[in-house]
Amino acid sequence: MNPERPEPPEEPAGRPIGRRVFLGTLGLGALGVATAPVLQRGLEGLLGSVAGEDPTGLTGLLPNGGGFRYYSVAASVPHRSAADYRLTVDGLVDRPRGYTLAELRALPQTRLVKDVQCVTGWRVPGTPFQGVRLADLLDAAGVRPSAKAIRFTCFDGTYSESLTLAQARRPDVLVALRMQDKDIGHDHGGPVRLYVAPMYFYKSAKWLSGITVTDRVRPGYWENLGYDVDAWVGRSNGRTDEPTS
Ligand SMILES: Nc1nc2c(c(=O)[nH]1)N[C@H]1C(S)=C(S)[C@@H](COP(=O)(O)O)O[C@H]1N2
Ligand SMILES: [Mo]
Repeated sequence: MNPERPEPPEEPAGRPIGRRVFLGTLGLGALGVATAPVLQRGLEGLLGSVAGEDPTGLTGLLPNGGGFRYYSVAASVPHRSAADYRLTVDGLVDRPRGYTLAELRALPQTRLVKDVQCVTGWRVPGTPFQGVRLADLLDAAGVRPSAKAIRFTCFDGTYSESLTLAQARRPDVLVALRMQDKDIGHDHGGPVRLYVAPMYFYKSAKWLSGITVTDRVRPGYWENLGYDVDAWVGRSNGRTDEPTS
């Protein structure tokens, strides 16, 4: 096996494995930025594949997920209903503000149907996503001239992501409210997740709660563990998948 191109890990077999045992086995606590990207890419895959075996819900295979695998780097994620959800837009903008779910639903909606590609290898063809163009929210906020990038934060309290301002303004980058023509459920990062169509699915932050305009790219959760910040499908992370956009 080429160590630069690890195969997706085997599906879980047999015995349940507890989260503490599993993390201990990996030495996850000791993993740092210096660790090789190859190992890290394997890590995400391993988290995904141990899924069904993990009683803590760290990650799991979604029943009837249509090929999707459930990912969360947080052991538990609070639920946000339509009533208590808020999305904050702030940072280097003239008009910072919060949006309720109803306010997001009232804005013009864009629907895209493209393949989803995870960096560990799994792909789900022709998946509809619908929501508000990120560019529209940025225009409404009034991005200042010194701005260069966006930092995304999540109400799981742990995950983060980033895009350059030019990437964020693409018409195929959505603040998504619907996936597979349904409101996005909790497991898929609802009520609101990011959807970055042309990039590996780790860029599509689930449980989106914050959009902060920044003066430089701040690498996100997986990027601090070795994934590429510019995550174009087929042109990053040492992979050669067919592009999704
Ligand atoms: N908040 C949050 N967003 C996240 C992740 C995560 O662990 N936490 N995992 C990412 C990865 S690696 C993938 S492949 C997709 C998985 O989305 P799904 O659970 O809807 O299949 O979410 C991305 N967004
Ligand atoms: Mo992923």
